[in-house]
Parts: sequence; C-alpha cells; structure tokens
Amino acid sequence: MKKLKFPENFDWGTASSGPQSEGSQDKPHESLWDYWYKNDKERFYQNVGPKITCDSYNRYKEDIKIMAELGLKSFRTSIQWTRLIKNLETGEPDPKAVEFYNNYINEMLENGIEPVMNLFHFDTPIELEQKYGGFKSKKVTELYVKFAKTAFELFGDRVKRWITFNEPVAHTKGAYLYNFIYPAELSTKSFAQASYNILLAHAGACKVYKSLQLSGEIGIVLDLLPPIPRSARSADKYAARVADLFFNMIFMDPCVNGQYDDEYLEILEKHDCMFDILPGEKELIKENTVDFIGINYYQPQRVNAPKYAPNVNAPFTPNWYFDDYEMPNRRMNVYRGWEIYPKSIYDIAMRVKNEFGNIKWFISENGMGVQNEERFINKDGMIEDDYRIEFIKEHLEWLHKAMEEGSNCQGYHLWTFVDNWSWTNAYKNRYGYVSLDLKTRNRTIKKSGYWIKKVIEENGFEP
Ligand code: BGP
Repeated sequence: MKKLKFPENFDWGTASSGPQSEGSQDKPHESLWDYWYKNDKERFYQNVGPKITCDSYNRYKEDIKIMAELGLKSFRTSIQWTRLIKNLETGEPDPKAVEFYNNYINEMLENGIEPVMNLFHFDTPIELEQKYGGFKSKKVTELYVKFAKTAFELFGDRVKRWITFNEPVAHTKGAYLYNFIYPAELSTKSFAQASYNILLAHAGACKVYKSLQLSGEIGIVLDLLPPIPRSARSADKYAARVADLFFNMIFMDPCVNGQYDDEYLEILEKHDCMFDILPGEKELIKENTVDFIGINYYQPQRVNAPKYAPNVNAPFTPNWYFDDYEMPNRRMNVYRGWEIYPKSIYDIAMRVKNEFGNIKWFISENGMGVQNEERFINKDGMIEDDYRIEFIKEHLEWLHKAMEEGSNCQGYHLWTFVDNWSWTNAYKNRYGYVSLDLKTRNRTIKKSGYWIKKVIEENGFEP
C-alpha cells in the first residue's frame, strides 16, 4: 500500500494539562477539583484525587527528555490559574510559580519542543466559585482576563501559541447540565449564562493578547462531537441539529465567525434561558475571533428525536430536543466504553474547510483510553498497546484524506503524553505514549511511543 506522507512542517505533538499532570504542591490556591475531592471523595474513582498526578511539577525535565527522544515537536499543557496567580483579584503572580513556568517553558524550548500554552482546563479557583458563582458571574470573566494578561506578559516572549480555554462546553455541560463537574447544579439558564461569560472571557483575553503586540497566535480548543442522526427522518435530523447548536456551534460560531447562530438564541429565548448581554459585548466577540482552532475528537454523538414528549412542568434541558442513540453493532473501544468511529475526523475537517473559511486548525486531542493496561506489559516491562497504534493510524488516515482534499489541518496531538490523572475517573483510563507507575511515578515508553517516533522520523507511515 502507498505510504501516507504528511506536509513538511506537520506538527506532531501531544497534550496534557496542568491540573492533570503537575500535582498540587506549592499552589497558592485550590481549584474546584482540589476542593471537590476534599469534600466528596466518593465521586472519584478509587477515591483518588489530584494531589500528585504525574508529579510533573518535580519531574518535568524527565518528561521533556522523553518528548525529545520521541521526536515530538510540540507539547500542550496548561498554566494553572490557581498556581500562577497569587492575588486572584489583581492578577498579581506568585514568584515561585513564575519561576516554575519559566523553567518548564525554557526546558521545552532548549529541547526543541514548542510550548503550546492553555489557560483553562476545567480548573476555576474554588474561591471564585464560592464568592461569585464561578463563570455564572461576569466578575469572574474579568478576573480571568487579568490572569490571562499576567500570563501573556510573563511568557509571551517565548510562547507563540496560546489557547484560552480547553473544551469550554464540556466544562459548562458538566457543571450545569450533567452533574460531573463542581458545582453540579442542574440549570440550563446557568449553562447558557456561564457558557456566554466564558466566551466573553475568551474574547477579552484575545483582545488583550493582540493589544500587547506579541509575535504569536491565539485560539481555543473545542470538543466537536459530530452529532449523527439515527436516520434520515426529519425529526432525527432536527435532533442532531439542536445537539450541534448546543454543544458545538455554541463556541465554534462566535469564536470563528464572531456571532451566534440565531437558532440557538431563539431556542434559549423560547425556554426562558436567554443570558444577559451588556452593551459592547457583541462587538467584543465580533472583533476578537481566533487565529486558529484546536479540535478534540474522541467519539461521535449519535442522536435521535426524543421518544417521549418532554415534561413541560420540569425545568427545560436541551435533551427535550434529542436523545442519545446507542446504535447496535457500533464499533466500541471495549476498554473505555466509547465508540470508535474514525471517519468523523474527516467529516469535521471538511466542515471546517467548507463552513468556517478553511481556518487553520489542528487535532488538539485524540486518543484511546484503556483500563488495566498493565495486562499488556511484556517481559521487558513495556506496554504493547497495538490497539492504540491501530486507533491512531485509522484516525490519521482519515485526517490525511481530508488534508489532501484541502482541509487546513496543521498537526496532530495525541491525548496524552504520560498517563495522567483524569478528573473523577482518576487513573482509570490510560491514554499515554508513556506509562506511569503509580507507586514510583516512573515513566516507561509504550510501544505506541516508539511507533510515533518512527512516524515522525519518516513524516508518514504505511497504512
Ligand atoms: C478530554 C479532556 C481531557 C481528558 C480526556 C479523557 O475531554 O480534555 O482532560 O480528560 O477527555 O477523558 P477520560 O479520562 O474521562 O476518558
């Protein structure tokens, strides 16, 4: 079979986040995760919290050495708001944190790894949740922009790719619709307001970044879960349309095109869930669209029209319009319980090309979570994760096809580098090119790590 070749400067990278990899040592503040864990351990897989994670706070040099050994070109992680900022009201930084992030970034650069820095990976400081109600309040939007400005001023001379938020809708969905992120308050109105305030925070950060005239780019990472209707029936298609408006276009439209789809706003109005807009905000959004998009893709969302009419006496939820549909015989990652459907990566890529002005973008997360991966350790102590190699290959094949057809994709970042701690799932699902020993925190390259090294060297692979 013909070898698939990628463009000359294709960005072969990998991604993690601060709260999932650094550990909480020396942080001046607690995030909502630190707090939630302390107060509700039962929610966390095997009751394990984010205190140590990969201990990259102390072991980042080892991580970067392995990245360089594998030939990876870039690494996305996040600067923790609760670490960098000492005074949350003024945005004044903590000197110890400044030193840590300076060292971390410099170490990447010295090893030829481009740092891609994200400013929010689901980790609001708990004080801001408790004092102001988190992103339901525009005060928190303002404080986020101060934090972003501090980060740009401190590290913007060396960081050339900035991300304002990771999967903002996963955050607001989890916090206000589906009960998996603190404060787990079920209210569509809060979902809509917090999502809007995050959009303002994002646009505000983009504005400040541009005003500083640093020579870099700024974007956002979105989890586009393409909703696939169960059938061609118009009711199922409409169900997919609404799921798309609420969970994809809610950020994609305003971040790239500068405005919402009116249909989303009409649905909110109809159910009395419209958010508060102040003068000047529409213009802020319009004038501060992104330079690029990062797209996280794991699995599609299959939907159909709801079977039953909604209970109109209960509070409105977007699920009045669609139900998740478990297609029989769909291909599953049996180790995680998620569907495997690589073609969606092609569909997303072509949609970006055809509907979003072919804006520059990259796969910022894609990967395969596996439970109890220790069972695949060979006699030399290496995890033989052939399933992961297969998974990556298939997704890259579809991505390559889209790029051949003109989609402006610049890179592929696997989630994740070293197996990390993942929210309430803790260490249940392992995703890395590199495994983490939970007793010693030692790192061992998996078979997929050696495989990607070869792919990067050859800038392609045989399908
Ligand atoms: C993405 C998040 C990551 C990571 C990943 C895997 O949505 O951006 O932070 O957690 O999902 O999730 P899980 O460990 O729950 O399988």
